[in-house]
Amino acid sequence: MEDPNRGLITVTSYLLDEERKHPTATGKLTWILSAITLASKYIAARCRRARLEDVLGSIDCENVQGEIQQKLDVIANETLLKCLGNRGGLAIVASEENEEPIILRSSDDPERPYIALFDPLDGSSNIDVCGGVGTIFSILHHDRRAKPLESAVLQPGYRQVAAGYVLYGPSTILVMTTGNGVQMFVLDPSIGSFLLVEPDLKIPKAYKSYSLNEAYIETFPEGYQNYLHWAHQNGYSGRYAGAMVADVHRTLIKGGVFLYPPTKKAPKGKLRLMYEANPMGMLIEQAGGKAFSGLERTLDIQPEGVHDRVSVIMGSTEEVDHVLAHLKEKP
Ligand code: AHM
Ligand code: MG
Repeated sequence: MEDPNRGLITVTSYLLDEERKHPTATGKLTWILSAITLASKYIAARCRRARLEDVLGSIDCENVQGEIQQKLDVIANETLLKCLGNRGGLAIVASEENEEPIILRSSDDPERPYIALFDPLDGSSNIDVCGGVGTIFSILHHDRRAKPLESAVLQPGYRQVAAGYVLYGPSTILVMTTGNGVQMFVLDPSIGSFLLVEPDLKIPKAYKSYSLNEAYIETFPEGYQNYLHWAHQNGYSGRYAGAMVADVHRTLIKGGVFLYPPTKKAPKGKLRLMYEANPMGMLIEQAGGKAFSGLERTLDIQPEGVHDRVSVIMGSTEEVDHVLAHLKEKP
């Protein structure tokens, strides 16, 4: 139930308020997060006009005028890099779309204490069918002693200082944490601001719903197959949008469990640890849920490479526990 006395709280006013609670805060994190919200407003507007602007499909496409079209995920990537690139506070930016992290400044610049990682347009093939897509981001402290400098990015997820996603669906939703619970904002397009609609969002403890690509069932490890057979016999429903942002958002709001198990094609899992599993895992944990990769807590995994892939089980505590119980079963 919405609190009528809360008034209008924009994401900026929320962040400034949080800053005031920390006397040592420098404002740099707020400045970085505001670059992400700016980029996401631009991306939301482009998504809304995707078919009108003919930016669907592959990058090799030419439009009717014979001009080369940019795919929307390239546009999203460039927009985020442009918005984040000239903000103080950031030392390194890494994107799922770029092979190597981009070093913005020299290693020993104390004025740049943060690293930003992002998946610019998760589930981008959904855009072709007017389905939900989104931007996922993760913010880490920069370790200036790391050698080579790029290796500073390789930190486990529990070290994230902020994480979130923007879902470009029927409305544009920002869900974010700075380590103090999860806040949900909705973009009011008439004033161009993200407004707080759900402070301290909590995931339901249980809900009989699973979200995964069940077509791969024959290639899942046995424990996942057993879990699915158990769920079929116990009144579960299945929901799968095929975009992690949309599927995790539904799981966060309604409860249930989102899974991307290892498959024959992707034996380590398909989703990226640093761009997808870690930020979503932090959000789910901050909302009171659980996030695992196999039997290991996702946020404890030490990455070896910035594009590492992991399997994913995240959602309501009781639902994640049901999956884990089946993974632990001895044949
Ligand atoms: P992307 O970041 O290249 O869009 O790929 C990740 C997407 C996730 O959003 C989604 O959960 C998954 O891939 C869907 O994969 P599949 O088509 O194998 O079910
Ligand atoms: Mg993705």
